Amino acid sequence: MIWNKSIECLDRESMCKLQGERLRSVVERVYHNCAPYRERMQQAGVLPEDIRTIDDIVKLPFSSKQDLRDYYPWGLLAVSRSEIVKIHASSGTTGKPIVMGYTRNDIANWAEAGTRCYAAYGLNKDDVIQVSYGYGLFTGGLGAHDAGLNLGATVIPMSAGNTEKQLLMMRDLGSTALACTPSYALYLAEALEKSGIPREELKLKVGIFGAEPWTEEMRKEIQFRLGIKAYDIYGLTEISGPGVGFECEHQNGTHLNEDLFFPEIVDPKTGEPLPDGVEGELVFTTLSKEGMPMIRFRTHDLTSLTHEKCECGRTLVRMSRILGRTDDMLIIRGVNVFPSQVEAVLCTLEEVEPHFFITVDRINNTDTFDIDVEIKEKFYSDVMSEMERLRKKIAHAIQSVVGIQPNIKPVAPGTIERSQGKAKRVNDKRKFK
Ligand code: DLL
Repeated sequence: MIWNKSIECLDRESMCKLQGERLRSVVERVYHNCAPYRERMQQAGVLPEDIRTIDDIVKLPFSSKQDLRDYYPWGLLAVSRSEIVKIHASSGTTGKPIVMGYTRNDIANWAEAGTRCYAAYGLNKDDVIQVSYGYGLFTGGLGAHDAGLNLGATVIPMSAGNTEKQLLMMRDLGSTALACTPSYALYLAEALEKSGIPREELKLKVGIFGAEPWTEEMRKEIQFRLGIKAYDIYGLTEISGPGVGFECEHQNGTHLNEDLFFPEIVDPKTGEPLPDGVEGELVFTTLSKEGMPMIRFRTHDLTSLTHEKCECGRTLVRMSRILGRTDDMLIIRGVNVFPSQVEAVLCTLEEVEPHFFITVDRINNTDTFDIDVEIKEKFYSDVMSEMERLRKKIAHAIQSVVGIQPNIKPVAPGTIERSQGKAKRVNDKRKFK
């Protein structure tokens, strides 16, 4: 079902007009209410009146995570603090957290965005949505929650963790949709297999998965193990949270709610805009946000866009699957490697579980590339030659995709720590040398 047909199926000309109007308004607001934006625009020699259509967006300077840290916590507020009704934060890996403030309208618009996603997944008020993203400062839990309420569905605010209880509630309350990270979905699938609860006792049909990169192969794995249809949901704290983008039933890219969040693709090195179909860094401008609007925010996510009309009837622009973030990309012996590529390969090998951990180091001036890979129970063996054969097979399969050969360490089933939120899959020891 299309939740908001008048927007989701809007013709391109009208969408551009709407985006242009909203851009003018947000630029006016940040220029007058937010000193850092004003100063940056002045440095770039741009005034609000220079922004007339959405195409003028390229005249505006970029913003980044660093700006949010530099002006922590309230330096980028565009309204008075008392208009802020809720905050969320993302911890990041270093330094100060990034705190985002939302007004009442911001929360309503975010819920609208999320509800469009749920409707596209075929959910409605009769559904029971188990929200197993973490609640709290992370946007996942409360974001997925508010979208469910707005849809009129029954929401179970489980949060992440307590896996046994998750399965119990799933069965007893008849959850029809599960919202969590793909890695936690895999963990829940595993726990279900061990629990003895027959899958037929569950009513689960839809997965609402995001917050971390995941591959087509991982989708197949989860769908097979949970007997559901798994959909992508995309979002980020700085722009609002889950619901910035979603897949429709055709699963041919992730539609972006571009009336609220305007996307661009730029060259990650030069910042120059790139055309449809070319992969680059995703940049967002929030078109309706009141509390902390973001202008040309550099996400570090790598993807491409297409404006071709989708079979579902929506005209909303689509982005391709996110391979990873520029800052997740490992450069090993000069070769670019994304953990998601390793995941994709492992999902295709019948002997292994898609649980792995990459360790990269530099020893005697050479990069090392080690991967712990979990072997399935029935293939795990004490026979050295058997494990050696498997080790070689996995290493070759990965090399054929990423271009360099890893050193594979086969580990026993259940050895690698399971994730309840975003999976941590890499230890790059070179960073500390
Ligand atoms: O992860 C918001 C979210 C929660 C999205 C629940 C979807 C579901 P952050 O913690 O700020 O916010 O992390 C944002 O996570 O820039 C991407 O790198 C990554 N990410 C989010 N969704 C996807 C996705 C939330 N569907 C960062 N596919 C983003 C790939 C994703 N990566």
